[in-house]
This record gives sequence, structure tokens and C-alpha cells, in this order.
Amino acid sequence: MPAKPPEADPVQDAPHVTGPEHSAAGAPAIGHALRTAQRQMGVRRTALTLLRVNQPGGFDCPGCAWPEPDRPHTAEFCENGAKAVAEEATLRRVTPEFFAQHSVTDLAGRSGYWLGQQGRLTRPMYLPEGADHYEPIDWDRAFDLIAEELHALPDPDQALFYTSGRTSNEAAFLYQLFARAYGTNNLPDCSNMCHESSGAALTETLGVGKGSVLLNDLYQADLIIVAGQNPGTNHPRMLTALEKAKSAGAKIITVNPLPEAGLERFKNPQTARGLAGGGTPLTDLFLQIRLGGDQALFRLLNKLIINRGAAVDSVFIRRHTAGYEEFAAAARAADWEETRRATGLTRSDIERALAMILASRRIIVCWAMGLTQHKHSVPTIKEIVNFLLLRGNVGRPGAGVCPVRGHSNVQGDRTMGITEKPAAGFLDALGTEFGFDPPQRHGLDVVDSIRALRDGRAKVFFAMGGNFVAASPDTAVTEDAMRRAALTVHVSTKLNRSHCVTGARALILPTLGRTERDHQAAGPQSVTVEDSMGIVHASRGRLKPASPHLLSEPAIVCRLARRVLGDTGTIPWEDFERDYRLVRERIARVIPGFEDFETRVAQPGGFALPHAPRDDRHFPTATGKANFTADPVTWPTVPPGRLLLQTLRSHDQYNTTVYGLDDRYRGITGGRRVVLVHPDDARELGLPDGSHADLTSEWTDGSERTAPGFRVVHYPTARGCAAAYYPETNVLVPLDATADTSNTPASKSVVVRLTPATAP
Ligand SMILES: Nc1nc2c(c(=O)[nH]1)N[C@H]1C(S)=C(S)[C@@H](COP(=O)(O)OP(=O)(O)OC[C@H]3O[C@@H](n4cnc5c(=O)[nH]c(N)nc54)[C@H](O)[C@@H]3O)O[C@H]1N2
Ligand SMILES: Nc1nc2c(c(=O)[nH]1)N[C@H]1C(S)=C(S)[C@@H](COP(=O)(O)OP(=O)(O)OC[C@H]3O[C@@H](n4cnc5c(=O)[nH]c(N)nc54)[C@H](O)[C@@H]3O)O[C@H]1N2
Ligand SMILES: [Mo]
Repeated sequence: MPAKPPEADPVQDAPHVTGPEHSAAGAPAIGHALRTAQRQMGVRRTALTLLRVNQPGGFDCPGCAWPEPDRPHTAEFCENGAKAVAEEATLRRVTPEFFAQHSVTDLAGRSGYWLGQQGRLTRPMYLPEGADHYEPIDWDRAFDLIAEELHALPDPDQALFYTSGRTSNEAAFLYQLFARAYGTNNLPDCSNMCHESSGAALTETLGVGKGSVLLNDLYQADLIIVAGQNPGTNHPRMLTALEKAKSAGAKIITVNPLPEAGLERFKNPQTARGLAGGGTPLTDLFLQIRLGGDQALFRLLNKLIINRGAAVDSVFIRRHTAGYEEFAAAARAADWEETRRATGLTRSDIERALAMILASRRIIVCWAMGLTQHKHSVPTIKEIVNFLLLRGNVGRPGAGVCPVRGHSNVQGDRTMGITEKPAAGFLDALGTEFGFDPPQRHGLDVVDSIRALRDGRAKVFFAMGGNFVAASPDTAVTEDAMRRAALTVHVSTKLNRSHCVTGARALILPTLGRTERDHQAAGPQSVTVEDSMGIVHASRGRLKPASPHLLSEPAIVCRLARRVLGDTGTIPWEDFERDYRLVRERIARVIPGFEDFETRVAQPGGFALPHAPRDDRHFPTATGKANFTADPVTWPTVPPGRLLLQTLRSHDQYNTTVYGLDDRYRGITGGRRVVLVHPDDARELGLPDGSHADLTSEWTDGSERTAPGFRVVHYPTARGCAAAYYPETNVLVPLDATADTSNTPASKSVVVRLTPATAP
């Protein structure tokens, strides 16, 4: 059976609602995965491709960053990993004829779902100034055009080099080297919208902005707290690890405004019990918290732990930490009434949690976007660090911080130097290795890049993957800003919204995906990636590339760099393109932890990067100790008659890539324009289930933004809270609504008004 042609547009958005499910995965997940995959790539290719995911000698799943267990099952794939692979390995193609048929105006009127369904990009395409159709262009001419625009800039800081998180270590290292050799640290990346808050909080308190646990720690933990994360959809393989942890005796507390099916019960599709039986219950205690209440919750828990003097690990605190007294004084001031208002939790909820905490010696806290995308995200995560430090739960087996990363190599990209705020030591090492003076001025992150484009301070926007205009907040402002650029360039695998909202001139540069063979002059190449737990391993695609015209990401960077910088001799771009081992040699010399890279990454399973707090309780912070902190407790305030909206993912999407219109575990099918509201709140607002509402966000400067026509779904979320899917709701998130310190858009706490509307 060959791949199916894409659906016609407009895709009917007519949500059908049956209510939330109470378990995840099981046999239906396999069926869903196979159906999606076969639609995109037919039966034979589906079988051949899915068997290679996350296998030694195979490719790293382009889905999430959850690590692989040491000995993966023959089919270590999950439903959503399979969908991510199918999106890339699809047999559908976007050709020059497609662009001749569809003007940019036409494409800009299509849904993101439709755009993505058209298939893989096959040829470099150019949109000349004033034109409404992309036309094919050859690679050399494309690089000439970019060089022309970059050379015309009066200041290299007028160029922006964005990265999404799928880019390999090799490509990322070359890309940041190119940007810095050209003269700027303007390297915004998807992390700015994602785990930046985690990085900021962990760097200040522990000295390393990454998680401190390995998979084995999960299996040794007594208690795992999962806060602000929906792994059943976004990190399905994590459920296997949680199941294993439970069978070894761990308890699980879930902190979430939504009862997420995947955390209730897991039916492991790789065991008979999971396929046919009732599966494993995962959550022992569900704390249905209000959006943004987490800092207050952990602050009160910290007070209660301190009050039980014996529960505190005073030896660890004395030896390894700073700031305890000030923190303890702040914690003692926490009170029940304030915590109840912030969290909506009852006293007995919190006492039950406390009892479980006190009964556990080894504790891990896992989190994702539910904690990172609030105004007070950084203090919230710092309070979790306080919580773990109190009982010595950092730097010993079965304990620690576990921020669960999103994109499959987002953590590796940061390790390779994709950051607008590079450390001085890193720049020194880079400059010494390649014989140039890297710029020292810090660059622009995502939100500041949008401001710079809006204000005419940036003129060239280059994206290594991703879908910047759809992923960024304040869609109207962002799209307007992008249209002011002189040139926008996207290195992409698939068509998306960012190709339709362009600068005066635009280029689409089609690239190889993870699943595809990458053949260079020195032979077949592999690349490397780093997962959420700091394990670096190799990835090698096996499929025939989607088109003979594709270049790999490293090749694109090397050719562009030679064209822009000329052959200065100090950076051997041609060699790097020919043989990625030469890139790894340089990475090994510049980045600590990569010594003997080539040999170690050849070992099955790869190698773990050093992590000082985890490895030997060494904390490379300003004080040389792990820092307790004492931020004031805050939470979002919501005026009467308003709700707090979180913008989140459905089960059928990968960020801005929509795979389908169903959110199976939440019982919603056939449409995405839904808003989930507690039945009591909905009744107070006069919104029956099945009615429609316009969502209007209210920002502190008095400005308002509206997203019309959402079907109201009565749903058991926390009181006062609502939920709707991103990217459709990004129009509602003001550009200035960001987290303190990390500048991450506060996409999980948008104050909205719901007004009854007629069905669209
Ligand atoms: N299939 C699939 N996999 C993915 C992705 C995808 O889109 N699809 N995206 C990838 C990326 S880049 C990322 S970053 C991750 C995202 O992974 P998640 O963070 O799981 O993604 P979200 O859908 O944003 O879900 C946020 C969760 O936090 C809860 N939450 C929201 N606000 C709060 C709060 O204030 N407090 C608490 N305690 N909980 C809260 C929500 O109810 C929801 O369960 O997934 C990665 N994996
Ligand atoms: N309101 C709201 N906004 C959010 C979020 C939210 O929860 N709420 N989440 C934020 C988060 S956590 C993130 S990480 C960002 C995501 O932001 P991005 O990473 O920018 O967005 P994606 O949708 O993952 O990018 C998808 C595109 O990447 C391209 N692509 C896929 N694979 C490859 C590859 O191998 N190479 C190249 N060059 N291109 C490839 C394809 O063309 C595809 O269309 O969105 C953020 N925005
Ligand atoms: Mo992310």
C-alpha cells in the first residue's frame, strides 16, 4: 500500500468530545502509530523505518529528548515517536511545481496542518522581492544571496541565527562557530521558549543548568514527583521508566491542573499485562494544583519539613550549601491560607504529600513546560531545588533534579554553544582553537530578536530548523516583525508557516532529516546528539534522502561560511563538510567532557557527560556551594470573571507540526479549536458544554488580543483555569509577558475573558 495523498484544505475543525481517558498507550497506541505512519509512508517503509528507531547503529528518534534504556527492546518506539518519524520519512513531496501552483498568499491562508501534510521539501527555493511565488534556485546562487545581504549589514548584530532543537551536535557546533566568526552572538534558540527557566534556576543554585539524574536513579528513587508535565503524550517512553521505578517500590506524586491519562495508568505495549491486562497505575497522589501555584506549594512543604527538624539533612546542608538561614526564615513565614489561595489545594492534600515525602529518603522531581512558562518560573524551580537540598537529595543515587527536555537535541545544541549568552571561558577556548576573536557582547534571545526585527535593528533572519513565527508568542506582532526583515532564510525539512511570512526576500533551504543517509566525500557520516540526561550517542540515518538536491545541515553551514567569510585558512570548512570526524575532533578540544569523543561515542549507548553536582557533590556556583534561595512567593492573580489560560500540546502534534486533529487521551477528536474549562466556572460564565466562545487576553498595559470561535469543553481541570492548544493560541500571549530572568514567554498563564460566540 503506497502513501496516501494529503487531505484537502480547508480541514474541517469540528471537535467531537467524549471525556478524558484514564490510561495511556496499550494496544490502541500501536494501531494509531501504524495508521499514521502508513498514511505517510506506506506499509513496507513503515516496518523498515520504525525498526531502526533508537537502535544501536540506527538513528536517534527525532521525537523527544527522553533517554534510551541501555538495552532497548527490538521495538523501542512509542506512538508519538513513530508519528515524528513518519512526518519526516513521508513519501509525499513538495516540488517546484507545487510552488508554481501555490502562491505565497495562497499558502499563508492555509492551516499549519495542511502545510505540514504536503510532504518533504525537495529543492532550494527563492522568493524574490515583490514576487508572490517561490522559484527554484541553485545552491551556489542561494549562498551568494545570503552572503550579499550579510555583507551589506553595517553591523553583524543585525543578523539573527535561530536554532530549533533537532540539529545535531556537529551541525550546531559549526553553526555557532560560523555566527561568531561572522561577528555576532545573536543565537536565539527554541530553549529560550522552553527550558530556559530551568537552566537559569539550576545554574544559579547548583552551578550546572542541566538535570542531575540518570535513568538508573529513577529506578532507585523512593518518590518521584512529576510536576507540570504530560509525559503520556510528550515523553511516552518516560512511562516505561516510571513503571519500572514503581515495580522497584517508588511512589509517584503528580502535580498538575489536569488529570493527564498517561500519569494515571500505563499500559505498556511491550508487555502482555500492558497489552491485554489493566496496566500499571502510576500516580499514587494527584495534587490538582491551580496554574502557577507550584512555588507556593513547595514553599509550604519546605516549611513543614523544616518544622520536623529530624527530616532535614543537616550534615549535607552544613557541608555543601550556602544561604540556608535566610531561606529557612522565608520558609517559616509560609502559611496555609496563602498556599490554599495560590494552589487551590486542601490541607489534607498537602498533608498526604508531606507524609509521602517524609517516608521517602530518595526523591526526584521531574518537570517540563508547566513549570517553565510562567512569570515566576525561575523562583518556582529554585524552590524545588530548596526542597531537594533540604533533605540532601542532590548528588546521590535515586535523587535529584530532572527537567525533562523537549526537542531531541535541544540540550546538545546548548552544550555546543548555541546560546546568546556564551560563557567567557567557552569563547576563549573557541577563539584559541580557531585563531579568531569571538564577539564578547551578549546577543539576542527569541523575544529580543522579535523586538529587534520589529524596531528595524535586525535585518537578516536565518533559521536552522523550527517554525519561528508559529512557535513564538504574539503572532500578529511576530509576523509583522518578520515582514520587516530584508532577508529570511529557513533550513527546513517540511513546509511551515514561517515560509509564508517572510522578509522582502526569502529562501527555503531543504535539508536531510535524521532518518536519512548522509554521504559526504569521506564516506557515510553519522552525527551525535545528547539526551535529557546528558548521554551523548551517535545517530545514523539509513533511508534514501527525500530528494537528490538536499544538503545536510553541516554541509549547508560549511558552504555558507566559506561563501560569507572567504577561505581565511584558519577554519577548514571544506574538510569539516567532507568528514564530520574532523568536527568532533575540534569539539573534543573546545568543549569539556568530550575528550576522546570519537572512541567513546562509538561504544554502544554512547557516554555520559560529567555533571559535577551529580558526580561528586561539587557545585560550581558563585559561592562554590549549592545555594538555597529565598525569593518572595508569588502566583498569578486573576480578576473576577476571568480565567487563567494555559497553552499546551494535544496528543496529535509536535510543537507547531500538527499530525492530526485528535487529542485521544483527553477525549477530543476531529478538531483543535477547543477550550477546556471547569464545569462550575463555565456555568458561572454562562457557557454550556458545546457552546462557543471567543478568547480575549488582557495584558497589564491595557492591550487586548482575541482568538475567536473556540468550542467550550467542560473538563475536570482545576478551578479558575482553562486550557487550549498552541500554536493557535499564541496570538493571545503578549510579547512582553515573559518570565523574570529567563525571558521565556509566559505561555502557561494568560489571563483571558471568555465571551459567548456563535459557532464559526
Ligand atoms: N508528541 C510530542 N512530543 C513532544 C512535543 C510535542 O509537541 N509532541 N514537544 C516537545 C517539546 S519541545 C517539549 S518542551 C516537551 C513539552 O512537554 P510538556 O511540558 O509535557 O508539554 P505541554 O503540553 O506544554 O504540557 C504541559 C503540562 O503541564 C501542565 N501544567 C501547565 N501549567 C502548569 C502549572 O502551572 N503547574 C503545574 N504543576 N502543571 C502545569 C499541563 O496541564 C500539562 O500537563 O515535549 C516534547 N515532546
Ligand atoms: N503558546 C506556546 N508557545 C510555545 C510553547 C508552548 O507550550 N505554548 N512551547 C515552546 C517550546 S517548548 C518550543 S521548543 C518551541 C518550538 O519551536 P520550534 O522548534 O521552532 O518549532 P517546531 O514546531 O518544533 O519546528 C518544526 C519545523 O522544524 C523543521 N524541522 C524538523 N526536523 C528538522 C531537521 O531535522 N532539520 C531542520 N533544519 N529542520 C527540521 C520542519 O520544517 C518543521 O516544520 O515552541 C514554543 N512555543
Ligand atoms: Mo520545547
